[in-house]
Amino acid sequence: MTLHIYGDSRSGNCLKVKWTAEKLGMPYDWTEVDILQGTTRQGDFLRLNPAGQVPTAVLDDGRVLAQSNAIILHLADGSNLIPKDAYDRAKMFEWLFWEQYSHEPYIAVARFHRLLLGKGPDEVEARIMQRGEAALERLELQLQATPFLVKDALTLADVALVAYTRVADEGGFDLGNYPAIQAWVARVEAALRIAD
Ligand SMILES: N[C@@H](CCC(=O)N[C@@H](CS)C(=O)NCC(=O)O)C(=O)O
Repeated sequence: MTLHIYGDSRSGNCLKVKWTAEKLGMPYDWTEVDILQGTTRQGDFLRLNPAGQVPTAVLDDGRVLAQSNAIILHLADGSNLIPKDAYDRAKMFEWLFWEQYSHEPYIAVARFHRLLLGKGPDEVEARIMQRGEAALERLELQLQATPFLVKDALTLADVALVAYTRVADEGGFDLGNYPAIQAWVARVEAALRIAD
């Protein structure tokens, strides 16, 4: 069997998995799932992933794995996308946990409201925008100091965080205010060969 990814191509969480597989030269099949159609919350899909979300991966041995960061950690196990040094590896985890709690719920959610639900700028809760700006400020500070989030090499922290940061403007954030982030996005896109 080949790795199989269920994902919505508009979702940064899903693209993280695709980019990691491609960076590692891992063959995969992709089933497009439109999250707006509610497919993830219906019978067949819920049997695969009771959480009702994409990305969901079926590994080459048939086992199922959900949660984008868990999937990319599994795919990249033993590769140079995960630092060998214990402290550096923990710093990578620090960013992965932070992404899920303090970045994605604001940057991705603002984009979801604006791009996918078609809401106007005034219809996105002010708190979401404030927390999103705070997340971008934190990233900017780090990236003024180091070329990648963990020192000078690409890790899963960059893969996870670039996913929604690169399209933050679609959620109403102006990346022009964050020059170090812009340079890092270009660096990570080049390393992952992200075309569009
Ligand atoms: N923490 C999860 C978030 C997954 C998630 O929110 N997936 C969204 C798409 S980005 C989804 O499946 N939404 C459809 C739904 O919840 O019904 C991850 O990183 O994989």
